[in-house]
Amino acid sequence: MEKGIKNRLSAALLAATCAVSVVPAGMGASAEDGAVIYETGFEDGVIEFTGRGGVEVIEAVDTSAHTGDYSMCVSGREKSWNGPQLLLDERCEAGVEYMVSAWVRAEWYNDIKLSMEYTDTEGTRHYSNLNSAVSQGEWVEITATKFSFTSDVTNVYIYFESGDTANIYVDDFVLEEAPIIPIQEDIPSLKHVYADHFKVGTAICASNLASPSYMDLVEKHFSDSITFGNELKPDSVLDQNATLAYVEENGDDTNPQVTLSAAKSLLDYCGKNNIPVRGHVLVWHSQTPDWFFKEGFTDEGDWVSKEKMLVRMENYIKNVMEKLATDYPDVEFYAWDVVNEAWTDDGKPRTAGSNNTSSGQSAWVQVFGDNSFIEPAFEYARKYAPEGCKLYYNDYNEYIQGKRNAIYDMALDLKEKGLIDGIGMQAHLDVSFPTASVFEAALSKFASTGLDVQITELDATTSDTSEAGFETQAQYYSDIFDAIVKYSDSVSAVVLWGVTDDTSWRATKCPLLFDAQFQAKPAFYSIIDGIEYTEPVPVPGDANMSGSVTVADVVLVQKYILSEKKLNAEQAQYADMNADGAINVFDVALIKQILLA
Ligand code: 9MR
Repeated sequence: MEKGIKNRLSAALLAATCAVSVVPAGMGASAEDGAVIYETGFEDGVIEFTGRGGVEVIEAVDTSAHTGDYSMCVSGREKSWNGPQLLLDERCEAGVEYMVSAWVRAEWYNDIKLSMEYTDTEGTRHYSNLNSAVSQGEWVEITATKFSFTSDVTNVYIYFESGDTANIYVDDFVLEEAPIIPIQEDIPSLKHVYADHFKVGTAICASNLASPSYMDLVEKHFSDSITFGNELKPDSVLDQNATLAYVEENGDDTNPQVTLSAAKSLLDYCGKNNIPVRGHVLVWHSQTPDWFFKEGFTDEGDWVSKEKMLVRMENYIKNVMEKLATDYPDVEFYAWDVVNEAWTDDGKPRTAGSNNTSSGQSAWVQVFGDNSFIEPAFEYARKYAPEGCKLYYNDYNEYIQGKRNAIYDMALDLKEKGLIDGIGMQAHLDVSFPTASVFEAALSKFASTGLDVQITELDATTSDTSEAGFETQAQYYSDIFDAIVKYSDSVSAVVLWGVTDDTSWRATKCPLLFDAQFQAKPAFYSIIDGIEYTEPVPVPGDANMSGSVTVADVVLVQKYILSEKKLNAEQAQYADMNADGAINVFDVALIKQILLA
C-alpha cells in the first residue's frame, strides 16, 4: 500500500499530563460533574461509617479538624485492618464510575490507606487498595480516586486502614459520581487512519466499562479488535469449586470446569457492539493456578503426569471454546493466543516450577519437562476453535535474538503442520529500547515465515513525563508505526495495551496514546501524521459516521434515547432517519430495516 500525504494532519504536539490512578487537580472545565453521593465534614456529629472490626470507637471529635471544628476519629483499633467502612450497595450503582476523596491524619508517622472490599458470587471476599497518603501528624489528602464495581458482587465497602493500630482521623470526605469528560470528537479515528493497512484495537478490562469517556475512546479509535486484559486468562476461567464437584460426582480428575463470570460484562459489550475479540490466553505459565497441574485438582496434590496433563489441556481448551460458543454465539473470536511467553530471552524453555511461588517458572515445563506442551496446545486449539479463528503464539522481548530465533523455528515447524496462523509480538517497549530498527528486524524475520503477524500489546514507556519527554515518546511511536506500516502486508492488527496512561499496567511511565483526562497525547498525533487515508463518508442511519450502517449505530441511537449517550449535531442528522427533528424508536426501526435489507 502506497503511503502519501493526502490528509496531512499537523502534528499539534499538545502538552499532555500524566496522573496515576487518581484524578488530576483542575480537571477540564468542560467536564460534566457527577452527583454527590455522600459528603461530610462530620460537623453535625452524624457518622455513617461503621467499624470493620466491631471493636473500634468511631466518633466526631473537635480536637483536630482539617476544616471546620470536627473530624471523625477512629480509636480502639486492635488490628491494622480495623477502621471505618462505608457500605456502598445501597448508595452506589454497579457499572457506574465513582470518585472518592478525603483528608486523613495520623498522630505520628503512618501510611493511611483507602481500600475497597466486595464479595463475589461464590462468597469469596476480595480486598484491594485504592490509594494512600502518609501523615506524620499533619492532615494529608487522599486525592480523588476512581473506582467502580460490577453487578455480580455484593457487600461492597470502601474503608480506611493503616499500617498499625494507632488512631486515624478523617475529614472532608466526598463520595461522588466521577465526572464525564468529553473525548475529542474532532480528531481522526485511529482505526480509520489505518484501515487500509491493519485493524487497530486495544485491551480493556471489565472495570473500564464503567467509564463512559474511556469507552467512547474505545469505540472511536479501537473497535476493530478487543483483547480482554485479564478476564479470559486461566486464573479467571478455571473454576476450582466446580472442578472439585465434578471430580466428586464423576471420579474423573481430567476435566477442568470453566466459568465466564469474570468475562461476562466484556463479552456482553463485544456482542452488543459487534466488536471482534482476540482471545487471550489459553496456555500460559502465569495467571494459572497450581491446582490445575496437581493430582485431584487440589492445592496440595502432587504434580500430575504429562499424559494426564494432556487430557486436562484438551478438556480445558474444549470447555472454554464450547462455553463461549454456547453462551455467547454472537461474539466473534477472530483470533486466540494459544500459547503465551513460553521461551526465555536466550531461546530456552522456562525453568520448571510454579510461577505462583517463583515468578517466571512454568508449571507446564514442570509437568512436560520441556516445551513439548506447545504443539498439542495448538492441535487442540485447532480442533475446538470456531471456524475461521486464527491461532497465534504470543510473546514479549520478541526482538531479543535468542527468543526471536526460538519463536521463528517453532513457528515454521507448527506452520508446516498446519497448526499455527500467526505470531503475536506483544511490543511492550520503552523509548530507549529497543530502537525502531531492532524492532523492525524482529518484525521482518517473523514476516518472512509467511505467517500473519499481529502487534498484540503495544505500549511504549517513558521515564521522562515532561512535555519534552512526551515529544520524544511521540517520535518513538512514529518510528515504530513506520516500521509496522512497512510490513503491513504481513500485519493484520495492531493492538494497544490499554487506552489511557492512568489505567495502564505501567501507569507511572505513561506508555499510551491518551492521557488521564482522555485527551490525545503527542504520540497520538505523531502516528496519524502523514498517513494517507480516506475519511469515511457517512450515510443515512450511520449515527457514528463510520461510513456504513452497522449494529453499532443501532446501539448508539438506542443509548441516545435512554440518555446514556450524546450525539453531536452532525451525528443527529444521520440518526434522524425520518427527518422529523426527533430521534426516537421510529428511527431505530428504520435503521434496523437497513441492516436487515
Ligand atoms: O495487563 C495485565 C495486568 O492487569 C495484570 O496484572 C498482569 C499480570 O500478569 O497481566 C497483564 O497483561 C499481560 C499480558 O496478559 C501478557 N503480556 C504481558 C502483559 C503485561 O503484564
